[in-house]
Amino acid sequence: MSEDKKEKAVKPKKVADAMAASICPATQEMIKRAQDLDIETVFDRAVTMKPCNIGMQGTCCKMCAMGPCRLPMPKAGIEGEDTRKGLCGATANTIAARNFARMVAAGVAAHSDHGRAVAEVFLSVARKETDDYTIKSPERLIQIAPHFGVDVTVEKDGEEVDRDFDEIALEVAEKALAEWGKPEGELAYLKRAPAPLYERWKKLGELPRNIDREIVEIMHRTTMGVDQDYKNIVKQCTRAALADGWGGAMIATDLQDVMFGAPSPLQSEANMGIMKEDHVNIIIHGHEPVLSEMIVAAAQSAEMLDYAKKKGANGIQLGGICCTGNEMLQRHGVPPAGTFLQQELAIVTGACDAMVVDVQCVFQNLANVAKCFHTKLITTHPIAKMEQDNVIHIEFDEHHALEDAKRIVTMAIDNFENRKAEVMIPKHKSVQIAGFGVESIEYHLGGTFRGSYYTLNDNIINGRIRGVAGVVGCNNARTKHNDAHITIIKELIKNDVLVLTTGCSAIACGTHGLLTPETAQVYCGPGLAEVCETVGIPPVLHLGSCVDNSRILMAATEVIKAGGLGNDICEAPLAGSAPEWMSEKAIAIGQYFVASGVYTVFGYHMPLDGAPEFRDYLYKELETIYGGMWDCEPDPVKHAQKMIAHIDKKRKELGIDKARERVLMDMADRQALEA
Ligand code: BF8
Repeated sequence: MSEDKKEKAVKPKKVADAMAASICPATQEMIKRAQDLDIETVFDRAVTMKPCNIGMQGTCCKMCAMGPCRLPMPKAGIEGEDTRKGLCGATANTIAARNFARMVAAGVAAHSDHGRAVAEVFLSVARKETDDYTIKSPERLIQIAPHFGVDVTVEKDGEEVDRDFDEIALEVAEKALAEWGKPEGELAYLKRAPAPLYERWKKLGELPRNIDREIVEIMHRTTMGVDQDYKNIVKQCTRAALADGWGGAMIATDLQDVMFGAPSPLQSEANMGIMKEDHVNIIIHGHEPVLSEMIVAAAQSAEMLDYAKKKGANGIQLGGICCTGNEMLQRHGVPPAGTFLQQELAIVTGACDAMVVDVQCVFQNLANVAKCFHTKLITTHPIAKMEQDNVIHIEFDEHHALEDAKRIVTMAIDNFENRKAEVMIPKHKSVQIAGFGVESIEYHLGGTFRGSYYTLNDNIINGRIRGVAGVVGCNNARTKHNDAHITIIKELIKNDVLVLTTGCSAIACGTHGLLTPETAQVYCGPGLAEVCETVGIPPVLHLGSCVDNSRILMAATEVIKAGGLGNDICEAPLAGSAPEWMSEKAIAIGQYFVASGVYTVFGYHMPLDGAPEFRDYLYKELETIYGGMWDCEPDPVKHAQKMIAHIDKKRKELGIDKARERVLMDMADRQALEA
């Protein structure tokens, strides 16, 4: 072997720089530990594998076997006519729009199939086929029934009386489930939107008919040789996305609230430091609370706790990853151990006795990492298995759910004594207040007597609160973990923008200490700080998992209903953001936010640059159709500033910009005035 070749052979493996990969100290510690143990994680793969340049531009078409046809934008750009085309003649716009639409379809499918699973469990409850699940919030059921056209009262002897509750439950369950496949009509929940918004969708011919049909139609339209007009493709994107936000995801949120209870504010903690060396640690990862609810019940049972003690542990510590983490947090105060990018690292602690996963956002590499430790990796969902032979599949069935959950918890307890590697749990964790919902915002900002969003609106009108932003979504290993979430949110609250957060963004906020009322005094502008201090809320409100983005839509609707901030969502000083998005689900969410009138900025990049005309259609022209539009800004501070500029534009259009100028007078001046 030549000297050159020898040198090449011993070249050290390229790995991630932990400090550059994340702003979270626990994450940094665990990345380094994984590297010391020669265990590869997503952070390392992100530095060794470059993303495909043409895919990044959105202009690779693999819809037929004449391709993949690749239409990259030439480095020097295009002067004059754009003559790029695939073998069939598809333009860059058509190809990028098809790819975008298929992301919407996949995202809608994921959220809505989750919603369908919840609706099916609810039907079993309504039919009294299961004892493990019950109706914990009858009030919520009564609240949503009329939206499905289900009567909650009946006439008896000339008098209006309450209808039999079991009958209501059964009819709601059947009607909800029918939303996925009813042969005619439109989705029941669309009329919950402000009337002008509903009318706009109707005029545009974009009211979703049933959830499954809109997904199927995207797949049909985007297959070879069908819809070749990018504007027409976007219309179907809207119809499908609305079937998610105002359909499948909203039904998921509501029926989860009905069965598991509507969240209300509670205290908890966040980050990997919640794991305990002397406890059995069970990490639940995925999305459907149908599973996690039962694991919580099993892990809290005296039977399981006694068994854990018998096996030498001081208790059972549950922790969440991704949206299951949010679901368990919102309703039970179970602390999240981390976001999407921390899933492998929870195992790297050496203290994870079982990781239980269901659907979505689950790395296949978990199996490889688990192999290096004693961790039992358990898949539970029939549609989500793994090929590696160390993965255990315990299929979860709602008809004997608690039994399945106990089996899983028992397996974790039995595994406690098998810990091999030295345990190294990072110390870092933060206190957080989570568990907000549409009603709790109303309660905290409006009080029990007012019972409306009037006080929030009042504070927006008088300028103490500049506007409201929804900051949501994933982590992405191509960007610094949590950096954009935290930078953007700090910039927003510094400028008096109240933030509503969900998904991994919410976990990031909890991890970095932004979900406490005390945060207001440290990071907020004077107006927002004053409101938070008066009512005792954090300036960043945790509204739940990604399907709970429907709560943000309903909060925006409540703002419009309370009056004074326009007649439609697009008129109010609101903005949306997904700073570190990676999932197709984020694109579906973005599209329903935009189509509901919200200016929505994504971080990192959007796969649109190979088709500038299509990109401009999304970023500029959609505003003339929906009042909301897409945008992309990777720089976090500029990203927040764009949202603030939009909020200010809306304030000006509403004629409330002057009030804001008065409040912004200057902090020192204000203090002098008060003195
Ligand atoms: O649905 S935010 S990484 S966990 S996709 Fe996944 Fe993104 Fe996290 Fe929840 Ni949402």
